[in-house]
Amino acid sequence: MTVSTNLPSFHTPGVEDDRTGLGIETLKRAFFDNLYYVQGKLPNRASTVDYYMALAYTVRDRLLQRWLATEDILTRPEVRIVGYLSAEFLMGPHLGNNLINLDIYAPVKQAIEESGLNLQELIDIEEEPGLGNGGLGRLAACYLDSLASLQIPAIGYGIRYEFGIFDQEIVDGWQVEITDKWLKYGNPWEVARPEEAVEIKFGGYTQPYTDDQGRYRVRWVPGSTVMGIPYDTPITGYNVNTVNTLRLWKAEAPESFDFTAFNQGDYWGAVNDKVVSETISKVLYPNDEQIQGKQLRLQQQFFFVSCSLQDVIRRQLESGRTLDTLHEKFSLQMNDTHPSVAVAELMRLLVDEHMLEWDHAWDITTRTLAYTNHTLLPEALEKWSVSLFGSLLPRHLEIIFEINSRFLDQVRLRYPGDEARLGQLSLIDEGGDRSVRMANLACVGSHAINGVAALHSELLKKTVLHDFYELMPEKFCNVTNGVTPRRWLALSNPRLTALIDRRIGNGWLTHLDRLRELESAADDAGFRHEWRMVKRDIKADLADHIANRTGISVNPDTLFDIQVKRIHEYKRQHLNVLHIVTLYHRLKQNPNQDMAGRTFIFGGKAAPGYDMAKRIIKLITSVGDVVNKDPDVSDRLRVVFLPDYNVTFGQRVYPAAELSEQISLAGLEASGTGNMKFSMNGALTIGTLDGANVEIREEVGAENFFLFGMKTEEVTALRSQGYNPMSYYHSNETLKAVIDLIASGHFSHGDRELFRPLIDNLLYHDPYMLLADYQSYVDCQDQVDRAYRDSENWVRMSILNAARMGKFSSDRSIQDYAQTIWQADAVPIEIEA
Ligand code: GPU
Repeated sequence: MTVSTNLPSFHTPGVEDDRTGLGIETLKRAFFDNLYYVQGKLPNRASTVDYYMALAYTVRDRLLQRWLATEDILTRPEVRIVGYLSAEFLMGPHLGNNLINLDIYAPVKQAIEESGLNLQELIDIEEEPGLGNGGLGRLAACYLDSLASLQIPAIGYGIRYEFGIFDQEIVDGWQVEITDKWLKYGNPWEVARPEEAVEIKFGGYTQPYTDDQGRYRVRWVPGSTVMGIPYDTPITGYNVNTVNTLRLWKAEAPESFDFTAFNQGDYWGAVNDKVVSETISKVLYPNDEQIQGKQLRLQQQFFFVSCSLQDVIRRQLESGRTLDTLHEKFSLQMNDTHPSVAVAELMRLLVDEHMLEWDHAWDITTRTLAYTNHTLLPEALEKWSVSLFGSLLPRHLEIIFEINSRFLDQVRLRYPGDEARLGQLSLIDEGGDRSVRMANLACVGSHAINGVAALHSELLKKTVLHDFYELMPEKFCNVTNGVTPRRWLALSNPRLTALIDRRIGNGWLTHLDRLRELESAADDAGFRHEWRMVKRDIKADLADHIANRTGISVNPDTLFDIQVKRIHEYKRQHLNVLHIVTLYHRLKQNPNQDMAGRTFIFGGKAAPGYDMAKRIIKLITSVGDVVNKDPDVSDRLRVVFLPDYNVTFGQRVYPAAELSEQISLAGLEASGTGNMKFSMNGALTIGTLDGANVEIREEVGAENFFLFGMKTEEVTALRSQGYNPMSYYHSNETLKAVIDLIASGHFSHGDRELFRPLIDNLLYHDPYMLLADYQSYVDCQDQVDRAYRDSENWVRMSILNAARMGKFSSDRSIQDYAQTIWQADAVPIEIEA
C-alpha cells in the first residue's frame, strides 16, 4: 500500500522558499532568519547555542511537511500503527542524525561554513535528551529510527522527564551525580500539543452499581487527577518521506485544580497540589535492572500507560473505527514490564468506560499487546506490593484479581492438583508481603512474548518463564536486538563510512547485509592500509579528547581496549581490572616483557545507591592513578575512566575501539547492543558466550572472535555443585598475587579498607564467578596480544568483523517484529508537489 497526501505545503511550487529550500543561499537565509525571528538574536550577539537553535529550527522546517503527511495517514482506518510503549527513550542528539536521515548534511555544512561557522561545533553543543538508563532505552531509540526508515507508521510513547539520567563527574576517583538540566535552553525538536491532553486518575475507591440494562458494573471514584500533556518529537526515517512521532507525556495539575482550595483561601495548598502533580514526570529513576518498589515509579508507569492508551483509543475512534477492531489498527509493544499495567488499564478502559463485555475486552487486549523481556536477573523482575498497588490503583488491582482468577481456573483444568505450578503462575506472589508480579501480568495479557537474543529467549523458556512456556508455547519467540547503522556508522564514523562507500557504494546503509561485499577487500593490502589509517586517525582524535577531559595522555599507537556500559557486577568491569593488574604485576616482575602497548578505556554510570558499582569505579580510577604514573609500565599500560558516558560519547568511542570487552557471566546479559556497535566499527570482541555475543561470533566466525569463560551450562553445574571462589584464589598463584596487591592498599595509598568490600565479596561469595573465569580470560587476552602484534592479520579480522554485521542492523530486528508479532507493513508516503 502506498498512500499519497495532498496536504498544503505552504510553499509555492517552483519557488525555493526559506522554510523548505535546500539551495545554499536559501539555507543561509533561512538560518539567519530563524536566528533573528525565532531565537531573537543578531549575529553579533549570538552564542553557539543560539546558532545551534537557529540551525535546529532550519532543519525542523525542512521535515515538517513529511511529518504532517505521516500524521495525516495515521487517521486512515486501514493504516496499521505500531505503538512502542517504553519508560525510556535514550535518543541521543537529534541534529546530526536528522541531517543524515534527511540527506542534507552536505548542503547544510556548506551553508554553515560559508556563514563563517563550524557545523561540528553546532552539532556538538546539543544537550542530549538522556531519557533512559542504558541498553533498554537506547534500543527503543534505535527501533524508532528503523521503524521510520522502513516506513512503518509508528508512535513511540513515553515520559517527558524534566531531568534525565544524571551527569556523572569524577571527583577524587569517585562518581558524583549532577542533575541533568537538558531543557535549560529549550528544546527546538519538540512541539507541545496541549489540545490533546488527557486526564489521569489515581487513588480513591471503587463502587459496584447496576447499569440501565441491569448489568453488574464497577465505577472507580478516584482520589486525584493529573493531566498528561503530549510533547511530540519528529522521528525521521533515512531517505524516506515517513517521519514518525515520539510522543512523551508531561504531568501537570488540572486547570481547575485550585478553585475550591483557592476560594477557601488555601493558596499554598492549591499551588502545592500543582507541584505534587508535576513531580510525576520530574525525574528518571537512575537504576538499571534494579527495582526499588517506590510509589512514584508506579505512578510514572501508570501515568504514561494511561495517557498513551487513551491516545490510542481516541485515534481509533477518530479514524472511524469502533473499539472491536482496536487490534486490527494497533499493535502495542511493551518494552519490558515497565508498561505492563497496560494490561489492566486497557481492560478498564474497554470494560468500565466503553462498556464492552469482559471476554470481548480480554480478546481485544491480548490481541493488541505484546511483551518483550530484557532480563533474567531476579532483582530486575518487577513486583509491586498489593497494598501499595491497591492504594494507588484500586480498580486495577480488582481487575488484576479478576484476570488472575480466570487464568488460574484454566491452569487448574490443565494441571489438576498441581498447586506448586499454580503458585508459580499466579499474578500474585502470596509469599510474605503479597505482591503483583508484572512479568506474569504481561505474559497473560499478551499474544506474544519475546526475548532479545537467541540464547536469552531459550533461557527464558527454561528458567524464569518456564511454566508460562509450558502452558502457552505458541506465544514465545525470539527477536535478536539490533542497532541503527545510520547513527552508529554513518553519523558517528563518517571516515569509515566514506571508505566503505568508495568500495561498495552506499546501499549498505539500508541493507546492512551488503557489507559482506567488503569481505574480498580484507585481502586487498591497499584497502587494509586505508582501513588502518582511518582507525588510526579516529584513535588520535579520541586521544585528544581524553587528554582534554582527563589530562591523561594516551598513545594512539597502542591497542585501544574499551569497556563502556552501565557499571554492574554482572557485567564484570572488575574482571577487566583483574587483567590490568595482572599485566601490571607481570611488567613489574619482568620489565622487558614483550607485549603490545594497551590503553584501557572505561566509561559508564553506576546507580547512585549501588555501593559496589561505585567502588568498582573507584578501583578503576585508583589502578589508573598508579599505573599511569609508574615509569616501569606506563609506556605500555594506560588506564582511563572517561566521565559521563552517554550517547554522544558513545559516538566518539565505538569508532576508535580495537577491542570490545563483552565479558558478562554467561547467561546474565540478555543481549547487549554495545557489542554490535563496536563490531560494526571494526573492533574485535573478547567475550563470553552470552547474549548476542553468541550470534555475533556465529556471524563473524570463531576465528575472528576471542572467546573465553564458562558456558551457561557450566555456570549452572558449578553453582549446583557448590561454588567456592577461595579454591581458585589458593590454586592460582598469579590470581592470588593480583588480589593480594589490591587488598594490600597498593592502589589506595596503603588503605586496606577501601576495596575490602569488593575483595571480600570476590573471595567469599563471587556471585558472578570472576575467579572461575579469571584464567581463561587472561589466557584469551594473551591471545589478543599476539594477534594484535600481527597487525596485517588484525586489520583483516577487523574488516571481516564489520563486513559480517548485517544481521545486527535494527532494520532486521524491526522486520522480524513486523512480520512475526505486529503484522505491520510499510506504508510508503507519496507527497504531491
Ligand atoms: N536492559 Br530489564 C537495560 O538496559 N535495562 C533494564 O532495565 C533491563 C534490561 C538491557 C539488557 O541488560 C541488555 O542485555 C539488552 O541488550 C538491552 O536491555 C536491550 O534489550
